[in-house]
Amino acid sequence: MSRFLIISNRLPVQINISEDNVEVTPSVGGLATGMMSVNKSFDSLWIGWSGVDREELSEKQVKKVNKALEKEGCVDVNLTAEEVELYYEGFSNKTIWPLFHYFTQFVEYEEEQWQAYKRVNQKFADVIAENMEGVDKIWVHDYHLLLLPQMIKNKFPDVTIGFFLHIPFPSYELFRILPWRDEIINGMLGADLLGFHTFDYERHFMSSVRRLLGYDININEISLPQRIVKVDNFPMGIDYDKFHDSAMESQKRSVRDKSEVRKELERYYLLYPETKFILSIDRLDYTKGLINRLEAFEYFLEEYPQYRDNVTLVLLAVPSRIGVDQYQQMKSEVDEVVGRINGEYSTINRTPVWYFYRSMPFENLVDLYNYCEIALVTPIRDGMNLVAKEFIASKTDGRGVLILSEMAGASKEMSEALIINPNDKAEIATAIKTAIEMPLDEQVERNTVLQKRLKRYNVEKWATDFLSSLDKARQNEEQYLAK
Ligand code: ADQ
Repeated sequence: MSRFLIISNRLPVQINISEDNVEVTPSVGGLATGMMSVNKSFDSLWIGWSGVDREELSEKQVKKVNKALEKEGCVDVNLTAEEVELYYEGFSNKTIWPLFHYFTQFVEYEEEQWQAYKRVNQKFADVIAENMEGVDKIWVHDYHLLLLPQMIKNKFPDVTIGFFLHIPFPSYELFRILPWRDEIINGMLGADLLGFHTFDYERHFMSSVRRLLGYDININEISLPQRIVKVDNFPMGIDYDKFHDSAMESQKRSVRDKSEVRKELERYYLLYPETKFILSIDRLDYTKGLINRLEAFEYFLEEYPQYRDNVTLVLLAVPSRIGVDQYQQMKSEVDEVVGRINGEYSTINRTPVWYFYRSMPFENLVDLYNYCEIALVTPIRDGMNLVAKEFIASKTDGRGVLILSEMAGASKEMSEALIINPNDKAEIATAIKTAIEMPLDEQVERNTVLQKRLKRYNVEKWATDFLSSLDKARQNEEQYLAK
């Protein structure tokens, strides 16, 4: 059996360390699930950063961490605190992330961070080199590792390399701003197949390659002097059945076994049966459009006072990248706007925004998706956005309305949602009103189409499609070289 390597910045595990115990649990994210399904046909190894600072651990604890990771098929790339600051919080999240999401005002151009980014990509390449026995295929993920494909190709020209970008690829006019643009494109071109969520991102990438490096491009192939690189779009799906089946099961549970979230929502609904719950879930990130969402909700309450007593916005924000300044500022802004809305529109019995700044266990998340009538997903820019898909998958009776930003990759596949421009408060407010008033049969009709599509193109299909295209890309390249 051939060996397959999966490479991402973070390993798909949670590590809890106490005095003399180390617990490693697999995380349940979409990527991990998708990979689990392809794992069956390979002997695979996942290489990434565990998030653990080894310098803080005793020798005994380090041994335990290594052993526990090995059991999960994982290898840790050990990052120092300085590397985390300069490569992860620095170049990855203060340069690439804002630039690729069109937030040029937040982009930092620090040579020191760039140097650290190169060093850490090389560190990943070195750990890969130590684990190459029997490996014939490698799949690298995301914007933290844009230089890695070429680093691997230089050392192992016969290994097939795939790369998938989980965030948007910006238009050439944005990308060219970056002083290190040529190195980054060349780094990515080390792959045999480059995958993006949408056709637009693929097109933007092609245009940067053509304009910066002048290579010939033929539909979705790039001709390098010695090789051919394939480029295609693979819109990432979710584990549809997991969300749908969990929602079904949760509904059937007896009162005693229900989650706290469901019990609370049902209790509230009994008191106020006219209530419509509007759900908002994301990491607290400036790209996700939390402020414009809140302002649009405020505008809705102002413009349509007849609904003030009937709507509750359930706002769930997961703490994220708290070491980066903009994220701390955003937290204060969100706190302030939520306070302003609740100050203005609360009554003794009702609070218009229920605000939770925390992560949630899967069961509670599914209950929120399943119970809330409306989801408000308004990113300013988003590679794909899985929340929109998870909400639709968790609907068990076809009821529910998704309001979705046209700036999310997901909008390309979900045209049956109410599509809005996230910068247009009035349009979002009108969409909320339309969602509240939408007849049940129309909701069912829209969601049936969406659900069918999401079930068919799930995360397993996404991963297997990418890998079969990767095999084909390699075969094409061999034929090209033989000519
Ligand atoms: P993210 O920016 O993290 O991912 P998204 O696709 O929405 O964004 O995924 C977030 C995930 O976190 C979802 O699976 C959701 O269930 C989970 N989540 C959100 N809030 C939570 C909470 N409070 N508690 C627990 N879990 C929570 C990046 C890109 C996206 C792209 C994905 C996948 O930015 O555009 O869709 O990668 O490629």
